[in-house]
Amino acid sequence: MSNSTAGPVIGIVMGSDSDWPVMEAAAQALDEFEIPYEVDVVSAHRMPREMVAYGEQAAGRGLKAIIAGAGGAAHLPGMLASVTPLPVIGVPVPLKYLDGMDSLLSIVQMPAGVPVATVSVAGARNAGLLAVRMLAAHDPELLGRMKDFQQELNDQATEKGKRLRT
Ligand code: RP5
Repeated sequence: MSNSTAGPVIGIVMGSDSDWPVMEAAAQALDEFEIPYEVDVVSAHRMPREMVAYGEQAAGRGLKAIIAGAGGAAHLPGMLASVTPLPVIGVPVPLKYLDGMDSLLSIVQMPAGVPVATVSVAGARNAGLLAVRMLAAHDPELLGRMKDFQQELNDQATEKGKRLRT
């Protein structure tokens, strides 16, 4: 899946389609900035060979970063980070038990040398926005749009304060 006719530059992957209700917020953030992306299920445990192939081929296919979400024993972001030179953003997906703490700790506690930029539990929107910022660092036009977005957040917060004060 992609939101544009241009080739995808961000890969959104997850361990199961059951992660999509959490992960779709990343896609929505990319949509807001008109960033072309792809979405797929690439399970570290159920399809390890495909997962390695995805990570190994991602940069060559033109992706600039990977957003990887998984729940439980969430090895997908870390394993992808071990086979791709691209930045990997990990999204801990909360499951029925442990409130996502298991996913968070599985993703965030990477050994030195293999970084995963971990967002909050179910923080897929921030994962999408972080990916936009990574792209914007080399794209002045996109950087300008990110600044506008930040100004909007500022304006909204200011407006909320104003409403409380009156
Ligand atoms: C993980 O197992 C997936 O990322 C998902 O969060 C979890 C459960 O998967 P399903 O049993 O719903 O397919 O690998």
